[in-house]
Amino acid sequence: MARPRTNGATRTAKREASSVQRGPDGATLLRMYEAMLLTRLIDERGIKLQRQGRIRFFVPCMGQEAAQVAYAMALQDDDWIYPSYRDTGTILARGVPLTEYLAQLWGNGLDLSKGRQMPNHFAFADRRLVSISSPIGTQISQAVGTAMAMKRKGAKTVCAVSFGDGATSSNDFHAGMNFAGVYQAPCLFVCQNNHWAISLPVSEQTAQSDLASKADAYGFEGVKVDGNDAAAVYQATLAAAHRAREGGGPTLLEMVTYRIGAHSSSDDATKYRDAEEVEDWKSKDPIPRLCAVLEERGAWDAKRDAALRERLTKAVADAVDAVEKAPQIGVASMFDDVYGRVPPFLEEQRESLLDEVKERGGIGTGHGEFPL
Ligand SMILES: Cc1ncc(C[n+]2csc(CCOP(=O)(O)OP(=O)(O)O)c2C)c(N)n1
Ligand SMILES: [Mg+2]
Repeated sequence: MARPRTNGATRTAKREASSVQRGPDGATLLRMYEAMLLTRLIDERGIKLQRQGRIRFFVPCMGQEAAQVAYAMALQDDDWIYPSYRDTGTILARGVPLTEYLAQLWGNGLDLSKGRQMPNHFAFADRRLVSISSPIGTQISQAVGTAMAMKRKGAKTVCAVSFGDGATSSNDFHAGMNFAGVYQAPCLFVCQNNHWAISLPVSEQTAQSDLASKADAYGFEGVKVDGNDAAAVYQATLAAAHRAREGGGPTLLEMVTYRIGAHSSSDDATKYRDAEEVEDWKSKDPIPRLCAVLEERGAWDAKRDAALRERLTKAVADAVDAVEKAPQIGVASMFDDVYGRVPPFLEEQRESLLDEVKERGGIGTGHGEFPL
């Protein structure tokens, strides 16, 4: 007779099941608040650094902190996440050190990706955060593949993939959702509906304004969540993850939120958006909202808030200083890490590149132009 499973995964599932009913406890709410605040501070600093010409490109996530931090915190460390380019909150909630996050924006010697990706296209393998895909939606089918691999291995882990409202119009959204539905992949489709795909409002993106209902077409559950309510995001994610771990298949989670900032540092959102709409959403800011919840519970006050802000602001400033001082990555490093033994024709190219760099007196800094 088969022995009952008593491994860690089963214990986690039991814990998860009871928290699904209770909702996040005070300590979890506080952890989420801290990560959301840190995300906001990084966001504000990131835009300034780009405007000062110290980094080349930045993608803000202001307004979406709850939709990012809370889903990431509801997952286990050994679950996989395919984030989108706007997922700063997800990355920080996963515990990526500030210096590792920032170094990717400089692409210098501290950057784990060795300057080989576009800025803001992070990858943190040790945190199970997969390299960000620039072509919209392509991470969705990749994530379903990872979820299927877990299922075939019998692992009790899930794979979450994050994308925007615009990505629901991509081929990969439909291919990934269909495949996950048919094969019951343990995949969480986290759609951050921030109402805009650059300058295109969601109403012009799709004739179905209820994005969660798109899951119906693929035979699994779609859940619409108030994406500015951290506790609601946490709980919905926990419930979906629990179901996926128990073999119940995928869930589409539509986090209804708003992009308060521009699409990226290359974009001027005032050209296509009404100021009133932005102001209206600013009044639904997820950070003061969670702060108010904590205060109501007697777990927070203005003094503690000021102290936390001061500590985090200093941590961001220190990390910026440390990363900015790091040396540039050597240009010849582009020949590393592909071949175990570099073939002779590449050795030759490397030598000729180094000769040219010497002749020119350096590699220059490029034009600094970035796409959207
Ligand atoms: C296949 C593809 N088409 C177009 C683009 C250009 N592009 C970059 S971001 C973006 C908008 C995506 O909007 P959404 O999915 O809502 O995500 P958000 O930026 O709002 O987080 C577009 C069209 C791209 N990166 N890939
Ligand atoms: Mg969007």
